[in-house]
Amino acid sequence: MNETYKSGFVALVGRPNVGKSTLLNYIVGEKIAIMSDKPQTTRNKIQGIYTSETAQLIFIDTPGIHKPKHQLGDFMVRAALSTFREVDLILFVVDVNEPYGQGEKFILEKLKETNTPVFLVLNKIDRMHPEQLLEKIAAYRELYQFAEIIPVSALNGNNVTTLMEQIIRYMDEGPQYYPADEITDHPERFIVSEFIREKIIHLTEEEVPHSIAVVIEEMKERKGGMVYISALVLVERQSQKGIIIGKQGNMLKEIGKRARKDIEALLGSNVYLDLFVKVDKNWRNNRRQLSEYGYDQTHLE
Ligand SMILES: Nc1nc2c(ncn2[C@@H]2O[C@H](COP(=O)(O)OP(=O)(O)OP(=O)(O)O)[C@@H](O)[C@H]2O)c(=O)[nH]1
Ligand SMILES: [Mg+2]
Repeated sequence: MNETYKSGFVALVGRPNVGKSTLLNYIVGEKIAIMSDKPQTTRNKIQGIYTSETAQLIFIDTPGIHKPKHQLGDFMVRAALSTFREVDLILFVVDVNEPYGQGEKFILEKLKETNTPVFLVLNKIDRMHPEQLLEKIAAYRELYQFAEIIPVSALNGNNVTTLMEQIIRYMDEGPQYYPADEITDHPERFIVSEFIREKIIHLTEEEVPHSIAVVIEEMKERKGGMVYISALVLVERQSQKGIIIGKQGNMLKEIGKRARKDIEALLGSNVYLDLFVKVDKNWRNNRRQLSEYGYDQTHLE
């Protein structure tokens, strides 16, 4: 009964595509971060909130750390690294099926510069033989003084309860920062734009997923509870605009149909979604455009 309430901030960091967003969604029990099998899906820090009777944890999902090739990439990596100092615990997520490489090495070097405790989360164990897993754990143990090493599967939730128990063990006494029914601090507009971006990532290939940004221009409730949303999809080239619109507008229709499903589940109401596509040649390298499209640099310094 007299148990103290605990709370704290937990960062999810790691290379692209290791399953950070999948894990966050599993923990908060609802989809708030978009996921795909293509690297560099997450672009902004996304906060997910887990609340129980005894603790509240605020998870910060970060963009995968990679070698930046443009200003957007640079922003993404800085956004990820800047969380190291802001949190009580870091979850370093790796894909247990991938060999230890330069990417992990770079992140470990950065982790060595902080005093924040680090858990190693070995993800995707559903695809690995248990014996191999033991070898992996032994190899990682040599590299760094991890506070804990915890194998999980973010996809099917295997061992996530253990991970949660261990995280709470490391938290100090603290207040409940957010109401119990809140699962993210991000405005709905942002999540809606992310759902649209996710469908484009899923449905297009090659350079298209990385060349787009989605801006919500209008979002309002109409009579009868229907929500009207107008969104602008920015691309870098005319050819990409053609791909996104598709033959007789079929691609754009499919993107809209799939995004609408997720948005309706999020908002709990019927949605009318209007999508427009516009070419903006150099948005990924233009600092002003980046902040206009929601990649805000100011809090990173
Ligand atoms: N088999 C398996 N696949 C997983 C697991 N967790 C995530 N995945 C898959 O891995 C891919 C990448 O997942 P994301 O959650 O988008 O990865 P991320 O680390 O957030 O990637 P970025 O945002 O690009 O840094 C998706 O196709 C997921 O379905 C897991 O435990 N097992
Ligand atoms: Mg992600």
